[in-house]
Amino acid sequence: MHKKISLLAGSIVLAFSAGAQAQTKWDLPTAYPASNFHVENLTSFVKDVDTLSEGKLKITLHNNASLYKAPEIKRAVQGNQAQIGEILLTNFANEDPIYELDGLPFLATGYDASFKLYQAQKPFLEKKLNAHGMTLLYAVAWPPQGIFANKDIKQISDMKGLKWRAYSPVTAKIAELVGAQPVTVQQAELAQAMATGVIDSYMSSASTGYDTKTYEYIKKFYDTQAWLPKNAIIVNKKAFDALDPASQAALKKAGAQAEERGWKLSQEKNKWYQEELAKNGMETVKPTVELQEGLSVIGKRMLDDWLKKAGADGQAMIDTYKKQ
Ligand code: PCA
Repeated sequence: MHKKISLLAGSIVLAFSAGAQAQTKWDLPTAYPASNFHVENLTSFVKDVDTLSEGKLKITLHNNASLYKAPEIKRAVQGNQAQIGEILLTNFANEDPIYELDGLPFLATGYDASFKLYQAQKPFLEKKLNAHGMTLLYAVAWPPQGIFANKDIKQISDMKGLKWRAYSPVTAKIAELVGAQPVTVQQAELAQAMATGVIDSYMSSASTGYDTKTYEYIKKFYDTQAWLPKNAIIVNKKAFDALDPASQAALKKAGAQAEERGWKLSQEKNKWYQEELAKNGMETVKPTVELQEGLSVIGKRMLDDWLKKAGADGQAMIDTYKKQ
């Protein structure tokens, strides 16, 4: 009897230590808050990874830039301080033109076009990330970008002098081209920038308008549907290679599911976000033809500049996108 008990106790200890050895813990920083659809999607992704890996891969999600600020996340994943992270691709436009593509105005303006652009961009994006020791797990588009401002904007010249919040090199460039004053502020600090009057306008999605309670400061959303930038989930390659094959497969499967769910969620929740903005006193304004034309001229100019920077790879991406 005594022997039996000790054997049993021994096997429990064994099972425990084997389990503990096999478990891997990863950190996943994102710059967006729990209310955000990307983060909602990430929450499901983390659960799916846990289930599919049978508890072997535990990912801790750190939201709202609590672990790293938006522009720091890519480097953190590259250096394996975080094994997986969420980045806004266009934030890194100054590192390489590949990151800028889906941030260009009026190249791809709806979800279908945006998904096609992603397919054309993807092999190049993967190659670039691989060269820096990372892999692309999945990417999901933000809802279409419009202009938040109190001012009446009928044409781009009306944007002159606006104190314009930029979140990327492209959004700063737009400000320059229309004569607004760009201030780069990431979403986690946006509410404060509005409250303190540092900025009085910006271009982004209804999703960010909702997350940051923009309706408390700004009353109009010009629905220009100018582009749909993407967030990408990137993984440190060494961390990935160190996983057992079953956990690698679990991660990939959960990633593929998250990509599909994320694109749907973005679209569905965009309607809901717009309703919430309206409920809170924000007017969605259909832009005038003049405003759309003015912005699309800027878009063409930026695409020309981009093609010069992006060379043969850039041309290949645009050709593939246009052929689809
Ligand atoms: N929201 C993010 C980027 C794109 C978007 O829709 C932001 O404003 O920071």
